[in-house]
Amino acid sequence: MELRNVAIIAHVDHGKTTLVDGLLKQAGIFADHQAVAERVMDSMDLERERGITILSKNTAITYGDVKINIVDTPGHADFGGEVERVLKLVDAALLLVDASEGPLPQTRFVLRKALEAGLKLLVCINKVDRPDARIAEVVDEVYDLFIDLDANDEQIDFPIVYACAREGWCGLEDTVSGGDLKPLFDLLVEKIPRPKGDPEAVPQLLVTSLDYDTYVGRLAIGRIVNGTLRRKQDLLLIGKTGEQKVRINQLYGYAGLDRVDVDTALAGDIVAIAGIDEMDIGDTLTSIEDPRPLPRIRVDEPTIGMTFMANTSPLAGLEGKKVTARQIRERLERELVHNVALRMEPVEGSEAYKVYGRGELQLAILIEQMRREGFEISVSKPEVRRVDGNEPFERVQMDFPEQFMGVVSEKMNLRRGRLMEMTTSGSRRSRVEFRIPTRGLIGFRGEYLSDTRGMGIMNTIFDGYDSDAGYIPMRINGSLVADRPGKATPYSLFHLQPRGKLFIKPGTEVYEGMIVGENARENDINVDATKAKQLTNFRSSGADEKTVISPPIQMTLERALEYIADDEFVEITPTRLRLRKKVLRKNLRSVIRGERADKGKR
Ligand SMILES: Nc1nc2c(ncn2[C@@H]2O[C@H](COP(=O)(O)OP(=O)(O)OP(=O)(O)O)[C@@H](O)[C@H]2O)c(=O)[nH]1
Ligand SMILES: [Mg+2]
Repeated sequence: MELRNVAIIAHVDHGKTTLVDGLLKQAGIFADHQAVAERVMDSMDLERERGITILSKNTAITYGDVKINIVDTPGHADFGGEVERVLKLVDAALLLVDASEGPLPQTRFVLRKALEAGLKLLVCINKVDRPDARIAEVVDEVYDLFIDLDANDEQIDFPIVYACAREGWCGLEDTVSGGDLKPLFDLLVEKIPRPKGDPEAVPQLLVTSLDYDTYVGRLAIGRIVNGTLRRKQDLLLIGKTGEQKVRINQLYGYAGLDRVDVDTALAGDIVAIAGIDEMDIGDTLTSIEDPRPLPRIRVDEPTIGMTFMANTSPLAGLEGKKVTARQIRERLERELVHNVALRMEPVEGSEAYKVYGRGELQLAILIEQMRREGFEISVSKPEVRRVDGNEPFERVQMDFPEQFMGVVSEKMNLRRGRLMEMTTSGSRRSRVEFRIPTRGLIGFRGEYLSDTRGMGIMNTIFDGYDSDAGYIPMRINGSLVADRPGKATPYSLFHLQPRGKLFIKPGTEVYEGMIVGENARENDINVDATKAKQLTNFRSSGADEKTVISPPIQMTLERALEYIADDEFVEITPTRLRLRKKVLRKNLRSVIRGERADKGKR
């Protein structure tokens, strides 16, 4: 059977997973009566809840007598490491671009990686059904992007298909308005080059991802670059530090959403191998007699890190089942095995670990997964990873109603952003691009959303290292910190309200050093959140004051991570999220900002 391998790449939300749904359905993977979930490839709980793809996954369809391996990739910039890696599996990339939004930062990132990998490019302008679609303009922008990225003539000569992935139709003309996905199937078969590689040659397989299956255990997924793999074959595994002989006991190919047992697989195909626990991402599996290692996979280095440690608050261990530093370390080590975009370093003189990733969302997802597995952890404020004293920079592209230009520019200036480009579109929206230290973006997203009343769109992309950009002011407000343990009372919270914004509601268990709210001023204040109403002999003049308490500010994990200061932690348990001071005892801790741990930054 003939073979084609393609990855679908795009900016976040441009419709990759939805398009794969359509391809699966129309390739007859599902029986007619079978109900198919939307975005069926987004199979992880977190992916379904958040509506984004986190891990790339592969599937295979047969069209006529051709098997097409399709890799669905994540579009969010934090998971760029995934994309970079899985491009090794394929010979072509289908670049999806939203017909209204046009190319955005991650479009650029993934396209650059695909061009560098020398892949054949196909372009799909998706969501042509959108009332605000501007197809011709977007096509021009795509050409500009290819030119800007120094694509060669052959790459620029890409075929274009216009699609509505959600309704499952497409066409080669931009006037298409119905039908099915046949034009795309035909294009995939026709334009994607047959995989190179010789089934008779010395076997070589490059491991690009790992998966885990409850029945068979660890799975190594990769492309057979050359040769033929067979069940019960003895091969040489060439790892980062050494090599060893291994035997393939279980070999799988892909069919629809399933992995299927196969006895042999030929050069060009994507397979999974179970039963070899030592296999790691980047390793080569090759012949024992004539070993030919492939170059190891290299991905861009992570830029943002946080300290992970055991939860040490007075309320620790009440909910979590995994609470020790050792359990946390083992869990992180396991994560590192398949998540190549992460790095981990021990923090000297403690049992804490610094974990670095591509962005805050990537780390937040890891934390979220851990809390669901029953972990309790404390984490510190995200900080950037410096290399030889230089700090990472990002390009941030923003799109917002033009009346917010003033406030956005001012914030960007404060954070050392440099304006690179600016355009105003017909719809009275401004599109601006800044280059800014990654450090300056920590905590910015939330502010930006409220500054633009939720109407701003923002995308960022890593743009290299440069010398230190200088001081950047961070959160100005101090914290309201509980000074004793107990249950928060309506009476205390009512009286604390005028001092700032509260994070807790009456009945919340607090402890000394826990942050219960944001102070309206710069310094921290220690407050008693547990005071019961004083009983007096005399009724005060007039009726009792009514204790009306406004609802507390709900902190999500990402918001909490962005929010905390250098001398604070976020405490995470399976069901709770608390903010706390690193030093809990009030008489050991300064409340004056200038004397706190973050003073050096002034
Ligand atoms: N109007 C319209 N909406 C679409 C179309 N295709 C997808 N969408 C919607 O776009 C949103 C994002 O779709 P996804 O398929 O999750 O996008 P994605 O590219 O996989 O996103 P990530 O994996 O997170 O990068 C969903 O709400 C889809 O319903 C389309 O052709 N037209
Ligand atoms: Mg997706």
